[in-house]
Amino acid sequence: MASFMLMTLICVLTWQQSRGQQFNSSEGDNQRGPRTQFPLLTGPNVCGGRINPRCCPGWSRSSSVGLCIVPLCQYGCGTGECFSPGVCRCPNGAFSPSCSGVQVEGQQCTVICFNGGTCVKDTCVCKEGFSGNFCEAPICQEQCVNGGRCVGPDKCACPYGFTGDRCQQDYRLGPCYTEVRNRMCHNQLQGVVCTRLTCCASIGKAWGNPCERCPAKPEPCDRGFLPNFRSKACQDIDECKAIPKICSGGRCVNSIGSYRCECPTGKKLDNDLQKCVDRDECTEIPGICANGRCENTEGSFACICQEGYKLNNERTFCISANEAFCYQRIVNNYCVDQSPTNMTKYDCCCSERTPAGWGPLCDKCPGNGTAQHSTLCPNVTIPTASPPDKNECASDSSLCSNGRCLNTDGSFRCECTRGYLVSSDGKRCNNVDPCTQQGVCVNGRCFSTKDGFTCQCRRGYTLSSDRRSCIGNIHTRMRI
Ligand SMILES: [Ca+2]
Ligand SMILES: [Ca+2]
Repeated sequence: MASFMLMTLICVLTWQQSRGQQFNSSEGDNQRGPRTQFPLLTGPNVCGGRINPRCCPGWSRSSSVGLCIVPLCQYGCGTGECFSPGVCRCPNGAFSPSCSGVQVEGQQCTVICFNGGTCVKDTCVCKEGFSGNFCEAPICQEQCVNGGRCVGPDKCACPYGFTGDRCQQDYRLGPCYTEVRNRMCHNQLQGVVCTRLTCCASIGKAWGNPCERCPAKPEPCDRGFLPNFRSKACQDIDECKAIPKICSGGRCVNSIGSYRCECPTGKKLDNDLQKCVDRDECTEIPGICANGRCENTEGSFACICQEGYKLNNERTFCISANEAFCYQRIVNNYCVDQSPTNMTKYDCCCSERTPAGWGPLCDKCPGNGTAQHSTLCPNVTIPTASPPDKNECASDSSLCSNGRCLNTDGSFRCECTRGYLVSSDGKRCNNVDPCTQQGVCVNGRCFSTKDGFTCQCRRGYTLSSDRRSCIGNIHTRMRI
């Protein structure tokens, strides 16, 4: 169960990725991922999920083809044949639980009752959990979904890829797409397969092969959250852990209900791919490499200056290499208060010391805000990396009440004192709900009460003496 839950909550790198190949959405099927990892029992009548596939109750494997296609008849069919689980076809063509003359309890009259039903005045009185004229139909109070079949009282046999009491949990793995355009799925997360729930609840816009659009509002939790299988509470997805390679080239920072990618200087976030990709400084940053030529490089750029020019200290544009004296004042059109050394016109006129003139011809330094000043002193700003981590614990003392706040890189987390659990928004510690504890109300439904909890047992189960779980009745423990 633990492995299954882990698998449901994360996406995995496919075998294809390790070989450097892209998962091709136009070939294969969405079972490709698991098939490469687990030798699976497939075909009809397979139950037990991906981790532990086995034949559904009432079926066994054929020795010749290895599929679950051999029905089991618990009373034996004698001279007849076992036609379907628990049903013999007798030599006279009649269907019966047995053809061998074995007296089945309750079969006292002409009507044959299946599944332990009792014949009273040629009418079957069915045991709890079965219906039909011959008690042949098991009852599933909650309907099996996703193609599941009701094979016993409140028992669904799920097709491959689904599990849960009602086959409601979809654990098929498939490609995840971050964009839908013109009714087509685009931007597949390369080399990654996810469950539909994880893909659509985190960064996906579409999932699967053939691809299907994610619902506008994910169920049962909002985007960024996944249901806890035990408590059903919505919990934050740690996208940074759940989705391999997310924010590659940068740093992924999880947050409650979301996450963010922080990219280093020289890179920017590609929103579709959710990766840090090279920033083309040459086309994106105004004024870059003025008086020269800009060459974009991976993670950076380079200015190649025209003749007579050299790079400024920040290497973001080119300045005239001519050097001369710089003057603090101009008096009667004469430059006075000469600098001790030569310098470029840029270093003289663009400094904050507000000098007055430069050079042997006493060029007047342009005033701040003029076009000439902008030309002489380009203002080129290179976007820098994301700001450093902020300590949420120190800035908000209300965080993690009933526990301890721990600052993490880019976020924080609560460590709760005994008896408390982290709330779904990750900001508080709440009283532990007894229904979320392991082993509580097994085979039943748990309801929290003021004093603890009560169990409501599933059909065919009764409350144990300590009232903490439900025990199967004898007839439900018996295999068909
Ligand atoms: Ca998150
Ligand atoms: Ca670049």
